[in-house]
Amino acid sequence: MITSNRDARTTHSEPLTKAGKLRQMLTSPDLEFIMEAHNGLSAKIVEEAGFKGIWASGLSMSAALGVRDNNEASWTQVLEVLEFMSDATSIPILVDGDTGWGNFNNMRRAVTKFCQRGIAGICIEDKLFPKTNSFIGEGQPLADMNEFAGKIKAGKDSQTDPDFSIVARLEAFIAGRGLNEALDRAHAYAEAGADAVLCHSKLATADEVMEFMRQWDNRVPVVIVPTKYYATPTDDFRKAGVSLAIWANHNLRAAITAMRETTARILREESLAGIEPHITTVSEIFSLQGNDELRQAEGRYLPARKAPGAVILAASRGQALGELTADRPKCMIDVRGRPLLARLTDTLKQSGVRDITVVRGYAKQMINLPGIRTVDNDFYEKTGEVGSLACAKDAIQDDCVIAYGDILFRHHLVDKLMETAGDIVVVVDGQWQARSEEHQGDAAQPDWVRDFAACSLPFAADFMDEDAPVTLTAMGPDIAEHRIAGEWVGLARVTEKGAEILRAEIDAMMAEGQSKAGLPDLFSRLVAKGVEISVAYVAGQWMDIDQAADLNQAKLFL
Ligand code: SPV
Ligand code: MG
Repeated sequence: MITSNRDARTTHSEPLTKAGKLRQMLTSPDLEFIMEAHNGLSAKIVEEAGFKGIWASGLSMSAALGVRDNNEASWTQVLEVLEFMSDATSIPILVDGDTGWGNFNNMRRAVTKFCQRGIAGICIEDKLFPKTNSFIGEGQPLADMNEFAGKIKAGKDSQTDPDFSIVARLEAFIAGRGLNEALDRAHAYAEAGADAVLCHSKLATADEVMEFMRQWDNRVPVVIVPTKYYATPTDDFRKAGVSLAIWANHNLRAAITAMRETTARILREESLAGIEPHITTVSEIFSLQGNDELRQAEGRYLPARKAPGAVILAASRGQALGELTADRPKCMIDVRGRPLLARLTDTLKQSGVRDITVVRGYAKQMINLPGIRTVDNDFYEKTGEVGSLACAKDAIQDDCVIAYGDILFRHHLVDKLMETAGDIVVVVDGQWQARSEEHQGDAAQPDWVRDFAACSLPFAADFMDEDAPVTLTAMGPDIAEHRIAGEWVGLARVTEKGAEILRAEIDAMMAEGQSKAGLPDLFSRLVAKGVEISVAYVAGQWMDIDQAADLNQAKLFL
């Protein structure tokens, strides 16, 4: 008898590998249990429930893959499934290796691979390739006993983990060949090095298995699969000295029942309302997937700065756009196939901005993009930008970008905004005169309101960030031309401290009845109070949409 690998770890004090744990379950004097799983998710559920091991059922894995239990899935496809199951869990997996996918040579390769992937053991049955499920038909042919013993020996000689187990499954009862054949084969397989034998039976009672247990000299542990004799009290197995019971396919069967009921109900009711209380929540799926661990890892490995949020002011109609805004606010106007707001949020997201809050007002139901939060300024007709910003005050926290909802800009403007130091930063276009030239003689836009900025230093085309920080000294449409350093793009950013200052000023303005005021008024008030507002200079590369002609510009801009 080959015993070299058996009990290899019993004298070691180091933690057991998965294979070591399975070996311990097989050799312990107690009756132990393993539960079927067929993919990473069901494997996790088995571990979560408290089972000490997993049965990677061939029937279940093949059914879950949509094929028959006739080796229609190749052994490497099974290996792929096993890898997910093993990665997802910390308890040992005993794999249903069918007939070993060929002869001794195929068995060697499978065992080596399974050891590499952290699989604890394999069970092979003494039938022929391609296998047939034991519960199908009668008189299935058995493998030659000596050939099968050689396959076991080849497997044992190939394992790279000394505690890896090979379980030899006896199909003598399944094939109608009786107890003596089962016992003869059990001895031959134990002699060849099998770490356990699995005595299989398809009777509705445990008679065959019990008879085997009475006659077996306990040379190696015995494993059973009570699928058909499920009514037998578990204590009978314990008393008979069975080592390991496999609950072989019950997660798959439970899943089929649940999926069929759910699918039929949704089809019937054409609604999710009825089924919702009866199914697992999406957050429960996240929890099974281990999202908490990812959050913690992000804390360890990502730069400490939280992803900035954004507040977008999109409450106004955009009267000058006429018919185009008859049924929608200007931020939802189509610009080359997508709403302006979708293009704006995409650009922000490209720069790492998350948690975007949009303040809606006019035709608010039209603002329904996925992945944004909305707050409503239902008094948009009577208020201005400060009134809208007040509605989103809760979102002005930590690092937060504030943007008008009718602008388009290249994402490097946001990058520049992020890089510029300061608790409150505004993006100022130093090439504001170029924009004036573009719009010269623009008769359709006689009352074009521009948010000019006066700054501590003028813009220079070769301006380097390191040269000197620039601060805002005033902002508004009425700044004397000789003081204008640029035009505010409609983009700003606050830090946690800046957000606090901004929120307090919004409160003050609302209390003073200044809800109609614009953001330039807000910034100018802060500057007047001595609050430092930093300027991030840019040179063009943005536009705002005020009238129909701008839409043509926007198409070119994209
Ligand atoms: C399996 O679960 O795939 C088995 C056990 O091999 S049985 O289906 O009972 O044969
Ligand atoms: Mg099977």
